[in-house]
Amino acid sequence: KEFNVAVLGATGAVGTRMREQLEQSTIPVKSLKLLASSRSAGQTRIFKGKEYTIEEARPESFDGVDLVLSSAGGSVSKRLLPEAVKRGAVAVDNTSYFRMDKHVPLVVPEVNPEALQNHQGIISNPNCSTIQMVVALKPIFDLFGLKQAIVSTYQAASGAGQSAWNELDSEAAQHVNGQEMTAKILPVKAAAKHYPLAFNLLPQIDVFEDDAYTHEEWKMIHETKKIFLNDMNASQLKVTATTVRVPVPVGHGETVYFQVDQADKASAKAIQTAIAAGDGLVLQDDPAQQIYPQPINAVGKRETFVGRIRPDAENKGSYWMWVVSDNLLKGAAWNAVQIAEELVKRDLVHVADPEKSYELFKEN
Ligand code: A2P
Ligand code: 11C
Repeated sequence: KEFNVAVLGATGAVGTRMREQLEQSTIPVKSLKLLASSRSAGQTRIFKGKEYTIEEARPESFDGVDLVLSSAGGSVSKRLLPEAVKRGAVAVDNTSYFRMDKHVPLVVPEVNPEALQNHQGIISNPNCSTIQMVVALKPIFDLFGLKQAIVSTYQAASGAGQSAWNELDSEAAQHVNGQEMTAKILPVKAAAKHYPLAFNLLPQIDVFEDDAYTHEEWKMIHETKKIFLNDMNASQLKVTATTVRVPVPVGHGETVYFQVDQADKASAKAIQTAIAAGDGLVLQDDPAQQIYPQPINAVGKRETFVGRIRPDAENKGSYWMWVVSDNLLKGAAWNAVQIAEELVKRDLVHVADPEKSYELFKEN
């Protein structure tokens, strides 16, 4: 069987990579639609040697479409994905809009592919910083159990989209040329204040919640619980986070401090062995040779890279690790295409009851 595929947000940092990852995937593509805003309609892109014209995304764009890969922002997903599902399409959505809906599986194929089984038309891709952390924690969770994870992130500009990446580049050029840096997008486009990222660190990703955590931190906590335990508020796995934007174009870094359940069974060596054998993981951990993951080396790769694994000498059963991945690939476009491959493999590219799903997901 071949599939009619649409990429929604096809001109964006993630959408561009969704098209490229689809091109390199095992999914048999019968036809392709590239959808974006009216601003980009008429532009062209190449897929498998053939030129495609970008169209403005409308509800009717999804007529006859089997599979949607979506990354055009939460408000676009909210408005258009119910329309896609109503027309019988299955959507893999990279935005946060549907992630916590109980009818929507939140999937990282290395961790919880079985959650796809009962999908009702929309599957969510987790946040980029969550994905790489759960891929790295998965073999540890399986072998030794996990009580707690404490994460600090070092997140690249491209996580906030192509425009934020461009802003970092122009600030760097301004600074080098002795000009004042102009910030209009980061940390959050709609916020009252903007600060330069070049030669700086911004301890704010997304908006602040009432509890003084940012929404990015909230996502890392609750998405991790939903992915591992299918319960966004599960208390048996404690998670807390501090998320920071760093002046790196692509590739998120994270320090993850974690406490295992079975402290007597675990050791740094056993954790290294588990990571080296883990799905989607590459161990880069040799201090004597100065081998450790770096964002610059992760760009363009699908894997998650782990190093600096070491015990906390004063707390038995607790360890540190350093985790790096391409936020636009495993953190977004590749994870979405990998979910689509898994849907094809499991014969799940269909919506059981499109009208019922439309009622579940449509805007209220
Ligand atoms: P466009 O380039 O036409 O604005 P990024 O995450 O890199 O910022 O990209 C966002 C993506 O979402 C782009 O492809 C952008 O298209 C698309 N997009 C933004 N607003 C809309 C909209 N109203 N309808 C469809 N696509 C949209
Ligand atoms: C960032 N992690 O780096 C964010 C972007 O929920 O998919 C991803 C937002 C999301 O800015």
